[in-house]
Amino acid sequence: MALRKDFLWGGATAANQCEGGYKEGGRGLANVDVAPHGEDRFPVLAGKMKMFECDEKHYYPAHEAIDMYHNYKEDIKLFAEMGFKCYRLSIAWTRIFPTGEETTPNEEGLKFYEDLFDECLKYGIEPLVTICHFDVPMYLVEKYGAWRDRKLVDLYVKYCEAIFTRYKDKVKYWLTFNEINMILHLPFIGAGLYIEEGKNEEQIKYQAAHHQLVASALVTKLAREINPEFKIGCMLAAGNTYANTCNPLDVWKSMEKDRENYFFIDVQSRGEYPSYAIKELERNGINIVMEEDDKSILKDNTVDFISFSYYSSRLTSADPKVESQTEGNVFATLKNQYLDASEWGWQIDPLGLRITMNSLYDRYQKPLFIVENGLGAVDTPNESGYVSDDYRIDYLRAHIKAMIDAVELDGVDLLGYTPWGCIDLVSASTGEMKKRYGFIYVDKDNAGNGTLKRSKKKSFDWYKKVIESNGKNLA
Ligand code: BGP
Repeated sequence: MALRKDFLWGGATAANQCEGGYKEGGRGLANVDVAPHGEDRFPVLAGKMKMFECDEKHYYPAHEAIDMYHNYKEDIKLFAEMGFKCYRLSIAWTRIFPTGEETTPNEEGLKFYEDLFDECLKYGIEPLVTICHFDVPMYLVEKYGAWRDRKLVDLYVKYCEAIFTRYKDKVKYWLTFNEINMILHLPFIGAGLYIEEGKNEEQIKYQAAHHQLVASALVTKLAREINPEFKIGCMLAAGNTYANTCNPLDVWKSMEKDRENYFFIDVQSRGEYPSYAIKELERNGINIVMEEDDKSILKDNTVDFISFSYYSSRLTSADPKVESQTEGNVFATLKNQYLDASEWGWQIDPLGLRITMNSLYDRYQKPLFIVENGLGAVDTPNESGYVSDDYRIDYLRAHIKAMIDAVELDGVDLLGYTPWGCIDLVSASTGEMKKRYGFIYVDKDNAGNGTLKRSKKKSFDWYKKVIESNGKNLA
């Protein structure tokens, strides 16, 4: 079995990391707008440092980002030139409902995405829409404490109703929440949660997660009512956790770590809280407040497909003395002696992608969609501005090979592949521009200087051939 004929090759971005125009078109302020670049970014994202408005001292990279708000036609044209069949993007909630509480949606926001989708469709590019990619209206953060309050469920459903109705003939594939498990690691960016000192952080996070899970199921139901052709997916920050040794204690620990993540998808795909999670929550004294219908809402409205991001596998040990930590997409992991790492310490493990795909497919038996993958690296343009990014090509080639193995050799059903940051954009974890993923270079630096000019990298022509040959030509 080869890749499907209609395999969705493409690329992925998120509104807060590429759009900019944060005050234009009637858009309201979101949590992503108050996340600064620099050393305060991490504590803000983690919900440990309160920053509810912008100040003069910090630089906020989301405000302008790469200004796709004004350049999307030019950018989509380049995607089309690469042969994209699919473009994953997110809608900024605050463009549609600036505070989250308006009764009618903001027409200018709706029109902006309508034009953008039309531009994609003009080239035969299928939009894949993330409904919520790390954004929450700041108004809701201040008034309700964001997703910790059940009120957010209704407001999110209202937002979805507006976009499902408006785009019902333009968009087929939807993802309800980006990396839904991020809430455990970076709660402010994952769910707008600022955790006041002395508060029970785990209780707040799991209650908020429950609200997101119920919201996700409710809009899955709504989506099917509005257009039965819609396909709804969940989205996991994936990457299997390996055990540091064959000591059963390490193996057990790695299983626990994986379950921390599977928990979310178990609910979204199988429709109920898994027994291991019920026990674990009980043991930790976490009491999730549920409404009467919640269980049936979750059970009756599971997702159609499983999407995920994959940058790396993870490694864990039960032995507290083992301390070789490295970075890894916000998920703390040990250094794996068998793997190389990126300049940011993210370990490179193409076979880990095949392993992860098999684990997810075994567990859920639903089609998968790889909606993020890629190498964040420093690019140095030559005198004429050209970037020869062979390191990026090497990374992608190895991962695409592993992905094709999972399909051809293991029989995994895979809908598509949209590598992350197909055009250079702002890094979510660090707020840098320097950490680039794109096939298209954007002239802008960490401090916000640059012409924003776009130019094709070497990987642009390479990926074009990969798509043209449906993955056969990886040379
Ligand atoms: C994921 C996010 C993306 C993206 C990516 C790369 O966690 O869904 O928004 O940014 O990681 O991470 P970074 O930008 O930190 O390199």
